[in-house]
Amino acid sequence: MVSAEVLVTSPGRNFVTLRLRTEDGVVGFGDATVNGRELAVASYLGDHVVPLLIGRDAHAIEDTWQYLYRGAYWRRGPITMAAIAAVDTALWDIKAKLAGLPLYQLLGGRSRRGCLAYGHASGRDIPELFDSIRAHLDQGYRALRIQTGIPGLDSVYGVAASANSAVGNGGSTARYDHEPARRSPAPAEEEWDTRAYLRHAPRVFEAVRNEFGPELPLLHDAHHRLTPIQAARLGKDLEPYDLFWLEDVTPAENTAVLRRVREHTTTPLAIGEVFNTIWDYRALFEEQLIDYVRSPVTHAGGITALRRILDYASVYQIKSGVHGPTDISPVGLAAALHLGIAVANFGIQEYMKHSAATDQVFRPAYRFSEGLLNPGDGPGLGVDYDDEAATAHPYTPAYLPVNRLKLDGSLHDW
Ligand code: KDG
Ligand code: MG
Repeated sequence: MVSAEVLVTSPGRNFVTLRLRTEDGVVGFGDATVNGRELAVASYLGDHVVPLLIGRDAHAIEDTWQYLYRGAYWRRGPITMAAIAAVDTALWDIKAKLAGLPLYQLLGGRSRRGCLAYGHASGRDIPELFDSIRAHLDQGYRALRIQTGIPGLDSVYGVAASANSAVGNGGSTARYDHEPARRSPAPAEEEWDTRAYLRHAPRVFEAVRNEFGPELPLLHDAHHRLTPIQAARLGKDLEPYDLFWLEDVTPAENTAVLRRVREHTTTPLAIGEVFNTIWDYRALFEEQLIDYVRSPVTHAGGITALRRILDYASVYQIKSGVHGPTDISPVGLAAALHLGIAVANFGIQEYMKHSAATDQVFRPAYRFSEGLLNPGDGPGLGVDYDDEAATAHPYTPAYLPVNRLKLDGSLHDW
């Protein structure tokens, strides 16, 4: 490599991108965005990784991965692994461009017509949720995540402020584009009430099944907020509504608790969007405690590392369900699609749709059609970086909210 640049831009939300360039002028991109901690990874890359890359062979993807992971002494963690992911993804992009092939061809070629995508349907109440579901179905979605407001709580994470703004790239300020990482110097504080949530969630899914029938795959994200026994109860209560998955039921640190959840429910479980290495999954795979892997390329250490995780998962009939909110940049999403189109154990891909401003900066080649995402057939990843468009959007601090219990104001799990 002759140059490595760390690019920070904020077209609606913050992104950190690595651009590598070879001596022949071939350019590769990697996503290193860690929502709410963007400048930490920009510094890790700029101060500690970029100097190591200059002069290295761009073809040596595996050796570079091992060098940055094993060689660093301080292994793992979201910042380190996002930095490694960006280097790894950019090197795959370069290799595919040099080969003149779309990246998925280097990963084994196409295994399916496209990657089944799920969208985010949400509403403050059930009528608003139904409008959002209908709007998504009109756009071609064939699987939907369902989140609603909870009676007694003013706002709930993952619920768009207005149903009509929850779809598409309309310029509404209420659009659910910021996945509410708000632009402010400190996180917003929201209220939470687990008992109200546990009472309400089954009613929502019952209403959705009654209105939309048994076929539509439905997903739900509990955002790490439950204790093991509460999670077991929710899984059990949702069984009649045949969920595609129930996501992040408990905080991610203590994965052993999923044994307890699994003992009580046959609702499929997905976890891993805040994991960062294959080691986080080891017991979950070997004891068959989950059904879907949520890691994105961006936070798992790149295409090399996520491929390894998914191959390991395939031994246990566990499939991919790659994280794809708008804080995974178009570079990270494109990488997921090249991997998803190729691996045997693809399950589903999350797709929130970036804003028009984001797409103007990254100019992604991937397309959504009839519920499927396709990465495009040009050489490499199929993303670009428009420096002029990026410069118009300087970094602005933005944070995900924190939760306090409505009962007494104590801080609750995410
Ligand atoms: O950065 C965190 C968000 O991307 C995350 O909260 C979104 O849970 C999420 C999901 O499943 O997309
Ligand atoms: Mg999630």
